[in-house]
Amino acid sequence: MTLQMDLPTADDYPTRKTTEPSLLYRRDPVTWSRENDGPFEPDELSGYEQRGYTQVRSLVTPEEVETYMTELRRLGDDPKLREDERVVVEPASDEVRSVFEVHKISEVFSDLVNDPRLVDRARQILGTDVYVHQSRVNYKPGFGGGSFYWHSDFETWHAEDGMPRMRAVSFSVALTDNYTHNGALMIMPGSHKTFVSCVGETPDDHYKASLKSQHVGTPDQRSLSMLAERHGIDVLTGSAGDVTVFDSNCMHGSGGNITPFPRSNVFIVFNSVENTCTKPFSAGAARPEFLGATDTTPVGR
Ligand SMILES: O=C(O)CCC(=O)C(=O)O
Ligand SMILES: [Fe+2]
Repeated sequence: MTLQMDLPTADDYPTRKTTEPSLLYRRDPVTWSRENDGPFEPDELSGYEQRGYTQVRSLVTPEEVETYMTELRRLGDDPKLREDERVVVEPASDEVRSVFEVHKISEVFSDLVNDPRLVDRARQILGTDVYVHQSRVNYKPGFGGGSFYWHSDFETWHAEDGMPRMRAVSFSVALTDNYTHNGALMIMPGSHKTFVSCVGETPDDHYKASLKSQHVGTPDQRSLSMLAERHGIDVLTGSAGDVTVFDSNCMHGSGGNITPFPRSNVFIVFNSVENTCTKPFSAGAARPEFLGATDTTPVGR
């Protein structure tokens, strides 16, 4: 018998490959670090392990929030940036929905992605140095900020960016108060331990449509109902300056914002330097750098 050495790496998280959805077991740890050397306390880490998320209150000071809000307005109002692919507008209102790669566009956000308050926590969860896979601001303006349908970020990063394992973590820094009524993030706690394999083939340049409203790579209603019945749904409210830290495979989403109160959050995705992206697992070509970084230089060093 001969050993074949050039077999493609097996895909533990197949998605967008068949016509039937399925629920698969997670095959990766949730927390990777063996030492308990902070900044998270052991009970925060075990909460994260169980629910797939944890919240840190007032991690960012009111003065910093003001600085980030000023920067957010500046980016949103910059007419030159409007032409940039990294700026996504709401289809209904033409208002800015998201700005991607904010850590490359803005010095203020570059400092934030290198901030030890975030990086040390990401390192503790992932057990290695980390780099930024993606950063974005989601503005969710009052009177019309659009929804984000249920999804697992990892499903997209795996299928379209070639992220091999569930070894990434997102930090959502609230720059406004997040209420139950202005489109706060919702997470099915515990859902990060199940991978929902989705149906449908990824079209070429799928990101151009999916950033406004996603259809391919969204879980089917039966799987979502099973997860919601098993886990329930948490609404992650909080004040400006609070930070929500959540696993790459949490089932999450958020409703639209018809209140007058904007809900603006900065999202930073840290990936382990041992989990750098390969070829996309279910797409023809990798997405552009601003959505899935190939620059894997560790941050905060
Ligand atoms: O801003 C939100 O409420 C959710 C955004 C989100 O899940 C995403 O951009 O992947
Ligand atoms: Fe997401």
